[in-house]
Amino acid sequence: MIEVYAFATPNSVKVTIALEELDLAYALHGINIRQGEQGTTAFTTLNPNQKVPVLVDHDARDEKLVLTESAAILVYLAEKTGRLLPATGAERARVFEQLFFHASALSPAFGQSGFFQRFASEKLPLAIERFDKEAKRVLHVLDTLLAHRDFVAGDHFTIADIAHFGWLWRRSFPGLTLDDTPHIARWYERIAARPGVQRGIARVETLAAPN
Ligand SMILES: N[C@@H](CCC(=O)N[C@@H](CS)C(=O)NCC(=O)O)C(=O)O
Repeated sequence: MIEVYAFATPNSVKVTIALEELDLAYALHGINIRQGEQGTTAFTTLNPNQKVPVLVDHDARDEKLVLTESAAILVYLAEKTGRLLPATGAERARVFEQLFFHASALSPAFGQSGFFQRFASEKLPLAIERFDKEAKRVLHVLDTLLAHRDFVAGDHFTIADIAHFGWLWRRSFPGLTLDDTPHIARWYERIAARPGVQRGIARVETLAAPN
């Protein structure tokens, strides 16, 4: 049995999309991060970093597995099923290249840009400008890449597409559009049309209204 602790957030939706795409059953538990539920003792025991998503796999090979970090969860689920991640070679390396680019560049840029525009108690023009510029820069990096590829890591849909899709689904949080990135727009429509992706979004949307 798999349990997921999540909220209607960009990092959470990656996990429900992967589980739906991989046809894995799971129980979904809402952690309302707007009301501070990530700071409870029970949740901190699961994730000392106090962030969603968290995956608990009671059927892991050796023992119950509690796993945090959305990219690590995507890799775990792909390896558990042998799908959405090539087993070896350059194709596998390309997927990791995009997962690391996502986790180190796109995700933090989008997250910080949204935070300084919407949630910061003080308006800090330097921070707003810095992260807005960086978010737009990485968006254009991805657009250039998708001019030559059907999917972010090559010719096939992989967990790297799921990772990028999670934050692009919530692009309104950092105030971004796809108007100037036609290759991402084409890719986004294609990914959003997948039934597994739609089911994954529908599951997290039951947890709370978007920001
Ligand atoms: N690197 C982490 C980031 C997780 C993350 O930032 N989660 C956000 C929601 S998308 C969260 O739980 N925020 C609550 C907080 O920061 O207090 C991942 O990819 O899973």
